[in-house]
Amino acid sequence: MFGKVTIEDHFNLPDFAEKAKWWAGFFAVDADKHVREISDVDKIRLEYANKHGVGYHILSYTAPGIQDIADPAEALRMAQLTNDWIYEQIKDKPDRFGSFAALPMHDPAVAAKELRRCVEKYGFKGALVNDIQIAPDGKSLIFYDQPEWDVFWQTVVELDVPFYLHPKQPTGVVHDTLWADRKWLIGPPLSFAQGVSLHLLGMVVNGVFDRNPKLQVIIGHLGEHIPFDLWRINHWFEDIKKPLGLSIKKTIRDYFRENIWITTSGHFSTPTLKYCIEELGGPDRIMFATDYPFENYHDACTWFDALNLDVGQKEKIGRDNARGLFKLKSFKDCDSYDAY
Ligand code: GRE
Ligand code: ZN
Repeated sequence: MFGKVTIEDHFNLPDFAEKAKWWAGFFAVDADKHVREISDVDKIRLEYANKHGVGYHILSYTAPGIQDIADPAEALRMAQLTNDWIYEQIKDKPDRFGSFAALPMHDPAVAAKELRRCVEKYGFKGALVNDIQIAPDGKSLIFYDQPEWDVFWQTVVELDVPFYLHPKQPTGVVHDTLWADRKWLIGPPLSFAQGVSLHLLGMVVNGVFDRNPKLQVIIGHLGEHIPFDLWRINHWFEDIKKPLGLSIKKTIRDYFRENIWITTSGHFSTPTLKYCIEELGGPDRIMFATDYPFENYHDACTWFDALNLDVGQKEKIGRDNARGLFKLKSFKDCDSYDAY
């Protein structure tokens, strides 16, 4: 399919190649190739895109990114530097690239202000944040599911942009207690999904979506395990937790219908995608994404292009859901219908 939109597509600043290499050491078999790919938002990426029918990318600063910076002032400085840098890289290619803002998540008002700057000044498409923020003590962790974060969520809603909750590696007390002795489960095998699903479901049970009913949150990797558990979560919320005092207004299925989107990033399984379409009641809140360069365009795109799905469903997932959610203007092959 031509003109696919991919919305989990990471970059790193070339000045931080050493850090990218350190991170790649945990996750990439060929660290040098990974560093070359993640540091490029031009030739290498566009060559893959042209070869595999990707028309538009929404870029994001790589994990762990700003969420791993304990000092609030340094986190803000780095977020601003990153956002300024990526804007310069893509500003002349609006028909190929957009970007999410990287945000310092120590203080809700500071995060809101940087998001506003990026959306209003640079036309960024929303924010992508790498799960919980490491706190100034270097050990504690900041979740955004507490009432003091409402000022941030109100700004996200007011700016009318989505918020992508992306994983990062476990740090601080979570790392030391859960993962230190199980290091091969860190990352895609388990810890990423566990971190994001805890955080997102924390937002649900702590009423973030009740207080901000227009808020739109995206999670990758076909829903970070939650769709598989939807029946059970629903059963326990409705039949046990609500009688015991859980006070959220809607069902988990309602939040998945009204507030939550999932993407195919890094999860190229046909049975799982079909299951998600069925469990979520259709393809309307599912979007294509690659997770490049942790995964590659070839695997993501050849899988998606060959999918045996109804054409309308494929167009929604591959392009049109993102086009609507991000209000995308014209991009490469955006109206191509000779795609199959
Ligand atoms: C990511 O998407 O950020 C990521 C990593 C490490 C391994 C896999 C992965 O940062 O998808
Ligand atoms: Zn990713």
